[in-house]
Amino acid sequence: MRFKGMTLVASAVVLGACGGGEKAPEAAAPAAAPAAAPVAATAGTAAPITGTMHEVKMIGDAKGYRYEPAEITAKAGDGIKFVMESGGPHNVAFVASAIPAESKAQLDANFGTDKMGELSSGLKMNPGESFTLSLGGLVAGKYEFNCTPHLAMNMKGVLTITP
Ligand SMILES: [Cu+2]
Repeated sequence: MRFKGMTLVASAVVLGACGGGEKAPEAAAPAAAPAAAPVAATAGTAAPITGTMHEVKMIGDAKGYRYEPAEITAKAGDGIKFVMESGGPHNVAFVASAIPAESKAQLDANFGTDKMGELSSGLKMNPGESFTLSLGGLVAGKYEFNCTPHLAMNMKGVLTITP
């Protein structure tokens, strides 16, 4: 019996980019920096945001725990800024079995260094803290995500990337 087509997954310990950068200043939407040169996105390398920036609030209050909006439609190359609003800690963790398999390595790389596990952002504790995710290099499809601390409270969202 042989095992064919075993998937080689980039080692989780590879931390490509060096530190810095992720604690973005809370300035108003920075204009997308023009990419110096189109760089072929390879697994393990974060792809830049080149399109529209979307914003999703992470909320926990008397009405419950949720992302607002919980359904996002975007294009590859867009970015999503997840902003901690209340009731933290919150994070953004994609469900590996509920995203297009071809995008897994790129999506994981796009978390950069602000992560606490595969496809999972670091925790945002205080109002105003945020996590910005690039959708660069991702294929069209549905991407389900949830908040690790509040998964049992149904804090979930769905990202749809359109062609
Ligand atoms: Cu949460």
